[in-house]
Formats: sequence, structure tokens, C-alpha cells
Amino acid sequence: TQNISFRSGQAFEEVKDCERVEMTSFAGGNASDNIPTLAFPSISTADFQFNLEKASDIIVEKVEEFVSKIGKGRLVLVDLSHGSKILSLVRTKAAKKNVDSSKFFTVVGDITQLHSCKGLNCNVIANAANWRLRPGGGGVNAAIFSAAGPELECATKERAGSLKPGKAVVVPLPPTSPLFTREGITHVIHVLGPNMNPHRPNCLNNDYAQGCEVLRESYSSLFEGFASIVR
Ligand code: AR6
Repeated sequence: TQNISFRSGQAFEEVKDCERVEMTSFAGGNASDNIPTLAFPSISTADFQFNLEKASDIIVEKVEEFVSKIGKGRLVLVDLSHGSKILSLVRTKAAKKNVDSSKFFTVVGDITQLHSCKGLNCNVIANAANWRLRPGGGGVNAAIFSAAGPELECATKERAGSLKPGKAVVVPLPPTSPLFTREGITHVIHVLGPNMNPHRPNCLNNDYAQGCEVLRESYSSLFEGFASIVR
């Protein structure tokens, strides 16, 4: 029920749509264990049109920096499709740098259904948010707000009214949210990445010097937020 590909001696798993992988090994960890786990989407690389090569370099660089700072926690990059370019770029670059595959791996699936569909326990998920921290708008933001119910909107408003590019806000999920009851998610971390899309606010007009700086800051804010939950 799963594809395991070995690259540079490391195992990375991709699981087929909505097939449970309970009791199987996710490259060193058990999929149904209770290791503190952050599942995160690739920030800024779809609607915000950030360059995938540059983004994949930054993801691997920041993961490398933070795997040692999150104790027994682990990081999981998620995307919807087996054909995801960002997942394959990151897998290749992480393998080249020998990033510990029990602390970091990639999964194909919907970030709002990792437990119910994949048997993977993630207690924290990240959202590629908009600056107003509003539901809707498409992408992973729409999926997370919709799956979490009004509880997430309410809990988010209590924490922050807006977000600056590069910043993250940790929102504890009320236990009545379907994402909590069904998926076991206790926190959502909203992150606002750099925007390269001229039709969205705060477009950086292809300024990748600033864009890369802001994307690095986004991942630092996200992983620090996760580290604060693990502690
Ligand atoms: N599960 C896992 N990954 C997903 C899902 C999902 N349900 N949906 C999308 N992705 P994007 P951005 C992946 O566009 O580029 C929003 O409208 C997707 O394939 O969601 O940071 C906000 O309101 C891609 O790899 O975020 C903002 O205005 C990644 O998630 C704006 O878009 C991020 O894609 C943010 O744009």
C-alpha cells in the first residue's frame, strides 16, 4: 500500500490516497505513534508564486537548522499530489545533505486528513495564511479553515487580527473542532510567507533577495512556534 523509494541510503515514503499506513514505519518512526509532529505545506509556492528551486533550498536549510532544536519532535512536509515538484526537489536535496529521515520526511496527502486517511499522527499543522488571517481564498488556507470549523476562526481572532510577512502565530485548537476530535490536531500555526503574485497584497515584484529573506524568516517563525509547543 505504499511506495518506498531509497535515495542516498535514506528511505522516503509516499503513501497512496486515503490508504491507511498504520503500524508501518515512516522511515524510522511509527506512523501511529505519538511523537510530536508538525505537518507543514510549502509556504508561498502556489498562490504566492514563489520560485520552487529557491523555496526547496530554504526548506532544507531551515529543516537542517531546526531538527536539532525540536527535541524528539519531527517535521513533515506535505503536498496534495504524487507529482508535486516541491516534494521531489526537497526529497532530493534533503537526501544529499543526509538530513535525518526519522526527523524529517515528506508525505503526499491532504494536510487536514493525515490521521484519518494516512494513519499519520500530527499534533500540529501549519497553514499558509493570508495577512488578515481570514478563512477561504483557496489553497491550504481554505482547506484548513473549512475542516476546522468556526472554532478555528474564533480561536485565531483571540490570538491575532493580522500577520506580517515572515511571521507566524500559534493557535491552540478548541477540543470541539473536528480537526481536534477527528485528526488529533491540538494546534494550528498560521504563517504568512512572501508574496510574488502581483494580484495579491504586498507583492515583492520578483525581488528574490528580500523574498528569500522573508521565506527564511517564515520557516524560522514556524519551527520556533512548533518548538515552543514541544517544550
Ligand atoms: N493539503 C496539503 N497541501 C496543500 C493543500 C492541502 N489541503 N492545499 C494546498 N496545498 P497555497 P501560498 C499545498 O496556495 O502559495 C491562500 O489563498 C499547495 O499545493 O495554499 O502560500 C491564502 O489565503 C502548495 O504546495 O499557499 C493566501 O492568500 C502549498 O500547499 C495564499 O493562498 C501552498 O499553497 C497563500 O499562498
